[in-house]
Amino acid sequence: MNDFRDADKVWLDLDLATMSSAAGSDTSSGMSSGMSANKSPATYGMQQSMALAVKNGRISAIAPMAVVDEPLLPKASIAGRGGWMTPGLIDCHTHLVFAGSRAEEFEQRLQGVPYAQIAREGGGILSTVRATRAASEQQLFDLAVPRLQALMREGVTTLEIKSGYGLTLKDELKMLRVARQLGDAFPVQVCTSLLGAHALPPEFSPEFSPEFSSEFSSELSKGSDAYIDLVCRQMIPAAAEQKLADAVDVFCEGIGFSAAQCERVFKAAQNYGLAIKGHTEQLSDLKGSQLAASYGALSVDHLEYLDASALQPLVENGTVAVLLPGAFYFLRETQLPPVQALRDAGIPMAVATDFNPGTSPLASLRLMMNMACTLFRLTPEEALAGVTCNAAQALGLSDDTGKLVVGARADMLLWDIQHPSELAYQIGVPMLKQRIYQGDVSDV
Ligand code: DI6
Ligand code: FE
Repeated sequence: MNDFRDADKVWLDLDLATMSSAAGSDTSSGMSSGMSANKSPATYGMQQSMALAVKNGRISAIAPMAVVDEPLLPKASIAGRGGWMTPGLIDCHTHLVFAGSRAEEFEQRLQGVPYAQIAREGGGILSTVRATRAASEQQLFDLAVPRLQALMREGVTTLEIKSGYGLTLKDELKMLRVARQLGDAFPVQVCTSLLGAHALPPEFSPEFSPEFSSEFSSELSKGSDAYIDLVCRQMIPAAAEQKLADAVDVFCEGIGFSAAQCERVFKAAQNYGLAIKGHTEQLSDLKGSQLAASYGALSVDHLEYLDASALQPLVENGTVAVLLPGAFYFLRETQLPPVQALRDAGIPMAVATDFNPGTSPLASLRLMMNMACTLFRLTPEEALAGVTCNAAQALGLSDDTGKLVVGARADMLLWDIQHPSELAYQIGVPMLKQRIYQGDVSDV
């Protein structure tokens, strides 16, 4: 019991959803455990009537209440009062840093103006690029704060933030610096991804209009291969050297970049020791997921058009399938990601907000859990695994966070619920009692 006596803090009388052997988590899902084809009974890695100790920001002990000697506990013991504790939530795919709003575009689209026309008139993703380029680092930081706080108030303790609205060396690095600063300024862990290959910047496009900016006349319509050169030869080296990016991401799509171009980006990322992620098979099947997996991608994301019969590279490389129901909903997509095939293959599924101004202006990971169940038919347990242990794996943080196990970061949430299935069920009613970040408690 020394682990408890020497602890910095102890929580008593808890029910734990540890997620350490939950259905859909990497340790128990699919073929490897022989529970392949069907949804297995929900367990959430449950341990009831437990005590949990924290020391130096990490979980130092977990034991049944019955064996904990209460008089010997440190003063800083906290009654869990029978509440449920889960790992902190992890949003493993966001575009949280950007300037401008696309609300008018939303209104225009509802009035029947086609997206292509909006884009031709300077709207769409390029309007976000223009606003983001024009914004200072401080402005981008200030704009991102309320979005980050919304996620944190719901229980997010780790999130990933992508660049991708700068599309010049200077502006991509600016976005990544802001992402890093957010992680320094708030009690939340931030992982960053360089998404230089998000869209072809206007100055590289054949339809370049000099009104966009005269600054770029030298780039004039050099085309998408020349832009990929810039990503590989300048952005990736600079982001790696300045330690601004943990991973490199691409948009492998007809309206993004080809598989061959993405492969060049993956090779450059590998050369600089950066992890790989991909926006793949969102709108069409370019086999980007298999390509990314063959380069050891941590995750492939979106996946509505993923070929259910070609999942082997994902299995072999331990690549996580990140589902983004917010973008599916907001774009009113109808093609569903191959969830049953992913489940059958034992591929870990994560769920994230994809928070961005164009296709998912929805800063609620709990809402995404609900949508993953209603729209994609995940079980509530799979949805919780999708925002905890599997999201951690999608960020390469499996050993560090996403589960309530001894040694993990003490990023934890105490909920006023009767059962963990409620986390994917009821939206809008506050249920979070405590958000605990590296052992420090903030009452919510
Ligand atoms: N897929 C998306 O849904 C977003 N980016 C991407 O690669 C769209 C981003 C935007 O419209 O601003
Ligand atoms: Fe995205």
